[in-house]
Amino acid sequence: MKSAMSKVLLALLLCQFQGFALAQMATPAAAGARTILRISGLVANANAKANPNITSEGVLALDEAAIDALPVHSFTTTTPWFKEKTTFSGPLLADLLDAVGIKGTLLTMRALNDYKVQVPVSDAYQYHPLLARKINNRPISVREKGPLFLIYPFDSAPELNTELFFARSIWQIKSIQVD
Ligand SMILES: Nc1nc2c(c(=O)[nH]1)N[C@H]1C(S)=C(S)[C@@H](COP(=O)(O)O)O[C@H]1N2
Ligand SMILES: [Mo]
Repeated sequence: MKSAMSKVLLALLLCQFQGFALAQMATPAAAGARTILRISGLVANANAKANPNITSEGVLALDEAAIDALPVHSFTTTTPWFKEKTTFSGPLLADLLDAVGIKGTLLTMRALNDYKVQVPVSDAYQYHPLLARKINNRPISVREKGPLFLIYPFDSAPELNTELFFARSIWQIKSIQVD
């Protein structure tokens, strides 16, 4: 009885959280705001009609403000790309996936240079990679692998310091297909 009650409460809380996140994402883009990330496929779009960020093709188009409305996290790690330990900050991939309400298990991420890589959704919750928006506290230009760089906390688990996860660390991300 008690646990059924707390399950209901938890469900209500989760709905509220998702509603809140979606409401934030549904803020109309500022005039001239540029889409930096498109999310397609198995994305909850029950709110499609109410959400101005969903295009006619059912693709969720997010501008910088929508991305930057998510909580910012950071970590410092060694990487193959920088000589020194480097601090990355930005939203957790997991928070983005929760906010847009994805339903699938596999992400296909594409970069501006058409590099493409598949990332299991489970990575987001197991390893807490982030979509870096800043490196050492400075915004990342496209030339420096911005505007979004999926980065894992490589030093936090030995299996992360491998080619598999370096290859999943895609920079200049432009789109995510959810399957
Ligand atoms: N946007 C983008 N991200 C990318 C790549 C790329 O070509 N473009 N290469 C991937 C691969 S295959 C690896 S192993 C790592 C390291 O790439 P590098 O050795 O070219 O720096 O980055 C990954 N992320
Ligand atoms: Mo690679």
